[in-house]
Formats: sequence, C-alpha cells, structure tokens
Amino acid sequence: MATPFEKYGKLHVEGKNLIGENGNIVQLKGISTHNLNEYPQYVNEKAFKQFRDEYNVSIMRLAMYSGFADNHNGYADSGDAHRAELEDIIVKGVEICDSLGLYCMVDWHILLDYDPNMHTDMAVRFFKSICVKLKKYDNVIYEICNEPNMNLETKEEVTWDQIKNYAREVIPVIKAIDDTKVIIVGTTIWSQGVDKAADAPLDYENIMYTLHFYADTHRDALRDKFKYARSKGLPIFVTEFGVGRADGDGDINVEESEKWIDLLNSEKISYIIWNLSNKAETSSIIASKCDKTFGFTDDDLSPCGLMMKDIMRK
Ligand code: IDC
Repeated sequence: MATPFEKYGKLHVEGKNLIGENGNIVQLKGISTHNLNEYPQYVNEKAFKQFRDEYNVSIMRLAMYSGFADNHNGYADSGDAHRAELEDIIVKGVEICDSLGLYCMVDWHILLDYDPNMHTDMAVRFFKSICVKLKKYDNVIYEICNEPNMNLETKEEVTWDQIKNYAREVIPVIKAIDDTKVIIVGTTIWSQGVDKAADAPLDYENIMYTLHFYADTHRDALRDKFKYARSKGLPIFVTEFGVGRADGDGDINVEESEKWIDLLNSEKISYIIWNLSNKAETSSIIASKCDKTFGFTDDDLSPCGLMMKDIMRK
C-alpha cells in the first residue's frame, strides 16, 4: 500500500486548504508526542510504523518544549549540550517518518513560557539550526508557537498583533533557509483565536493557523469561531486536540469529540491527537500500566488510545 507521502507528495497551502502534489486537498491525521525530554523512547520506528499501518496515521508531531514548566527542561532553559541532544531527537523522528513515508511536524512547544516573544531569540536559534538539518526532508512541516497565552507584563492575553510580531521575526528565518515548507502559526488564547487570525492573516505564502480543542472543555463557542474563520477563508490545522478536558485529564467526552471530528472531517481539516505517552492522565494514548514503547495491543492502549483508533479510521 502506498505510504501517505507516496500518495500526496510535498504539501503546500492554497486558499484555505492543504494541497498535495496532484492538486487535491490533503487531510492528515496523527499523533503528537508528549515532552520529548520526558518521553523520547516513543520516537522509534516500530511504534511509528504501527501507527501508520494499524491506526491510519499519516503525520507525527514532535513536541519540542521550549521553556520552563514542570520538569520540562526545555530548549530555552537548557545548556548547549542538552540542546544538541534535543535536536538529535527531532532529526531522528523526522528521519523515521521520512523512511516510513509519514509527514512530520516540528513543534516549538511554547506553553508555560506564555508568550512566544519571551524566547524569540531561542526560537530563532532553534529554527536556524534545525532548518538546515531538515532542509532535505520534504515531509516536514514547521509549527512556530504551540499555544500563545499570557503577556507577562500586562498579565493579559497575548494579542494577535503580538503573535504576528513574533511570526514576522521567525518565519523569515525559516524561509531564508528553506522556503518550501508549510509553516503553522499559533493563535491567541492557547491557540483558539482563529477568528482573530482570519480577520488579519499574515502576509506570507504557505502559512496555516492553529486551532486546538479539548472536547470536554471547548464546545459550540469554539466551533463557531472555527466556522467563522473558515468562512473568511483561513487555512486551519488542528495541531493538537484532546478527547477530554483542557488540562489533559478528566473525563472523555465522546459526544463532543464526535461533533468536533465530524466537523473537521467535513472540511478535510488535518488533526493531531495529544499525547504519545503512558503518563497517568486521560490524554495519554498508552495505558499507564504499559511499559512497552512499540508493539502495542489494544490492551496496552488507554481509553483515549482506543478512541483515537476509531477517530483515525473515520
Ligand atoms: C500537558 C500534559 C501534562 C503536563 C502539562 C504541563 O498533558 O502531562 O503536565 O501539559 O506540561 C495543551 C498543551 C499541552 C498540554 C495539554 C494538556 O499544548 O502541552 O499537555 N494541553 O493540558 N494545550 C491544551 C491542553
């Protein structure tokens, strides 16, 4: 059977859609890693191959935590040696995806470094380095800021203008090295502000905008923002979603998840589920009792993992 990359080839953005080499709209579905610092073991060929062959996955997202939170030990907080190790994990993940014909998203995972502008220098440094290393891989998509949320000075929501300022510093850095890849930009309020992005999009080619939802928390109000943004022609990529609550835990909400997935499928919007780990929280797809890092049986999956299998096949 043809791999996803064999089917679609190198991707680009046209109007509000992600488009393959044959000119057709492409919908990718995939799994995001958890923090690569804590869970690097899941970046392995056997696991990714199983996701492709058994779960219908076409993209993997590698979450490069940028800053401080819990025990993240992110890129910006680390020394040079550790930064090099983190980049090695990314390159390894991309190479595995490339060999399996999977797409691979490289995610600058800002989170509790609230505002992307907090570590612009580090983002620039990261993308300068990684874009050179990944230039030859046509399966790569860049995501430049996972979830902008709070401005540290004002303690208010980071505005879309502030995110755009960040994007205008980082996107040219990527494009100067490699102008052929799709770049995805996070939006306001933990990447829910697609309405604001739709009203004032960036002025570059091959850009998409992030929408994140956690089905038990974000419902009709966010779906309305999505519909508004689409009506204005915004290319959207759901680079992260959960079937439970926004904190990654709580109950699974089957009904709201189905509403979201049906809506996204009806517009061929790509989506990626959070998260590839066995951490004891609802959003992990591996059961916490399971220590395997590949060769998963259904019994090794969490309830979220089992639901993911259904979603990917829809
Ligand atoms: C969560 C993890 C959890 C971790 C927490 C803080 O699932 O184990 O302790 O981050 O690091 C997001 C973020 C994503 C979150 C996830 C669930 O992008 O990093 O992961 N979430 O809270 N946005 C909305 C939800």
